[in-house]
Amino acid sequence: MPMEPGAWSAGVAESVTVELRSLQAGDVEPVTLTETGPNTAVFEGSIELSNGPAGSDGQLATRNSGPPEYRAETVRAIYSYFSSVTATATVSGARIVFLDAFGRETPSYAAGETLRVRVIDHNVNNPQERDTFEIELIAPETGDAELVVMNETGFDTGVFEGSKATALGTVTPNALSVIPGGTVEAWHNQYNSPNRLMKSAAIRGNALLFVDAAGQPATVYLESSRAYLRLFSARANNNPTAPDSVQVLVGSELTGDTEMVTLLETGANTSVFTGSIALRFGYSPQPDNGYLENGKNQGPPLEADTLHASYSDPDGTSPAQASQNGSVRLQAVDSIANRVCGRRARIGRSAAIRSSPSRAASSATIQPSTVRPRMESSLPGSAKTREPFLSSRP
Ligand SMILES: [Ca+2]
Ligand SMILES: [Ca+2]
Ligand SMILES: [Ca+2]
Ligand SMILES: [Ca+2]
Repeated sequence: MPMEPGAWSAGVAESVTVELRSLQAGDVEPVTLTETGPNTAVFEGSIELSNGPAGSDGQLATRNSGPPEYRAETVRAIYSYFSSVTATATVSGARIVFLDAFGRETPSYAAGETLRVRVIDHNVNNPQERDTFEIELIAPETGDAELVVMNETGFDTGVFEGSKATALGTVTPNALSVIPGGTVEAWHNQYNSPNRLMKSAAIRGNALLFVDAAGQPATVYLESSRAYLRLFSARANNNPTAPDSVQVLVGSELTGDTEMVTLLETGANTSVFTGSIALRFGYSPQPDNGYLENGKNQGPPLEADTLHASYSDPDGTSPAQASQNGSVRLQAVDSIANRVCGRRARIGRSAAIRSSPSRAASSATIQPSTVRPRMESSLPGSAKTREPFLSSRP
């Protein structure tokens, strides 16, 4: 039961009622919001949307405006207390998401990478069946188009996934031909509208990532551990019958050290290249000695080092997107991923580090397997991609 004003207590989770209105379907439903904790003053609740008729049935009916425009439905929430506050939201028939090789939402792909598409569409979900439908993928710059079968991830999820290989420039059966600098578009037929839903992603020449020892995206390395790199480049895969190799430039922001790291293709024809370099903390920088010397500004404030890596296609035929770079902030993290720079910290209850100049190298005793890095990516796919570091050096 919603509490009367004046009866609210700081020690109990209360509830409030909000009125929801769908402007085109004309439905009105109350929704009870429950406080997220005893004293948070934040209230949350939800209601199911339906395609059915308006009426007091616990579901909020929504519909688009119909022909000729099929404008989206708008839902308004009204909360009245001392005065009224409102919020509005637009109802979409479905949602399209592009995923990268690690299952993360991504705005772009390297040419030759596999496109992974997720469509969330509850209108075409029969709860008793694993439903399927097709979407169309189009590369406007090459004119290529491919159909992709989307399979529901369960019987009653309304979430559908499918994938399609891309090919760099060439027309290949069962792959979408793309070019760096171009785009891909995913087109989905909507249940309640003849207008197709579209989402696009950018196509780059290649993609470079800092990863951990297990090959998963990483943004934090322990001092004096190893930094691992993963490059996807279809252009660098010159020989489809044998592994190729590429060189990637890696550098430390604080010491200015730079190293060329060789990445080897993971198979004869994968276009995925991996390699690593040892990090040495607290040493004077010696370029091209096989170790990336890095450091720390004692501050205050204490500043951890940042690693940079960059790769360019040798033939230069890729556009600006071909030169990717990323950075990794070095910082000590404990077993619950708390930042512990500049103070003593327990790692997995069995080891500890002190980040001071006199004992800096002792942090090498902390094994990466005992900590969970915290992600602070500025790598391809995130909004914080930096300029290539060579251009920023004097
Ligand atoms: Ca209703
Ligand atoms: Ca289903
Ligand atoms: Ca190869
Ligand atoms: Ca070095």
